[in-house]
Amino acid sequence: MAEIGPNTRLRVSPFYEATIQEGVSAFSPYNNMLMPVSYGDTTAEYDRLMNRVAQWDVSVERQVQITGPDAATLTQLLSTRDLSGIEVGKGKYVPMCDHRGTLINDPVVLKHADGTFWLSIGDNNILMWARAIAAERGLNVDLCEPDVSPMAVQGPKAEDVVANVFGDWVRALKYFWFAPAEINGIPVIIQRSGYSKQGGFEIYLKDGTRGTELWNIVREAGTPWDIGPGNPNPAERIESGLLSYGGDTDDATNPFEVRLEKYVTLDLPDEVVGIKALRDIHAAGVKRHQLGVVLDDQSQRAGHAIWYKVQHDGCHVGHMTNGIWSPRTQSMIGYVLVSKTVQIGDPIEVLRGSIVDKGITCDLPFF
Ligand code: THG
Repeated sequence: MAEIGPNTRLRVSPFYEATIQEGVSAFSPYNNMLMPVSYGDTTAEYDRLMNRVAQWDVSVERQVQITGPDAATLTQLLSTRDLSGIEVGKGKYVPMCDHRGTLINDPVVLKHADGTFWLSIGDNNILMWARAIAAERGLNVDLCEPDVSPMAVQGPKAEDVVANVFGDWVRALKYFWFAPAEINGIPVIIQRSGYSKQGGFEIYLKDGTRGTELWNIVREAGTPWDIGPGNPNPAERIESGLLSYGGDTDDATNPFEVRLEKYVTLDLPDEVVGIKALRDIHAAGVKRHQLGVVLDDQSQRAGHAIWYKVQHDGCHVGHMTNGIWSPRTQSMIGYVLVSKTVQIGDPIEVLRGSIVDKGITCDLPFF
């Protein structure tokens, strides 16, 4: 059995020891770190998220910190969504594009102060990107990756658990709002957010030496609600229609193709990276779109790691970008990124090696 382990290029999460203790059984590389992706019991992990509460090591959601007199300017130049109205203490989900209008990330942007922002990023090197743009535009900013590591607490009982640790004030936090807090002297930021549609919070640990301690405090406080470990859950997120940048997108995907149009503000100034290209793409009309698919296949297979080719009327029309057994629909579901010639309700064929899976496309989200 070959091994892959933490080294200087594969950075260690502050919650690593705790997740080992919890029995983590699989990791996936993400932002040069290891993200736990299973604790060995898919059914229990899904059930916990849907009906109780789960605790996730999502420290791979790294923060790019932008400070200085031009911090707001740079943050907007990198974001294809209008941030002029963002308030201190609030986060926003934001598509980031390159000059071609191709999606390069979809972070949550947190505004800490007029001159301080965090980009809570997906799997791509945005620190390097932001530094390059800042330098080319001659902006007065400082950029770094601070010692910050999010832990998510997700599920219908997440609020009870987080309130049990930090106090009832957290119940008043609105979606994507955040506030600083402390427990046993451990500094954190608490936000009502997280990569699921089951509700919950993310606790951004601000001292990487105290990960195990924080993990165990939350775990202990969650015992009355039967808390247990989990991770961004592929079945739930696909049922809920959440996008995985890099998983469901390729090097030519624009935000319109993957249902992010409502987060793009086309009349932003021309200086915003990618906005001119997005106007052109929008005017010309996109060629592909992301749809759901329900397969006939009843095999209850786990998720797939590659993009399978998709055919419609005998022609190649795109790819199935993810797929998983859905406990709620009791079928294999997933997303396809296909030509606009394929519409909702159309039959398609997914080529999985020598196997052909028949399916019907549908609107997203599934729930
Ligand atoms: N939380 C934080 N950082 C993150 C993620 C997160 N960084 C990496 C990755 N996830 C970024 N991608 C997403 C994708 C979806 C959402 C958040 C981050 C999300 N979307 C909701 C939706 O699509 O329904 C809400 C969007 C909205 O309406 O504003 O939450 O999960 N800290």
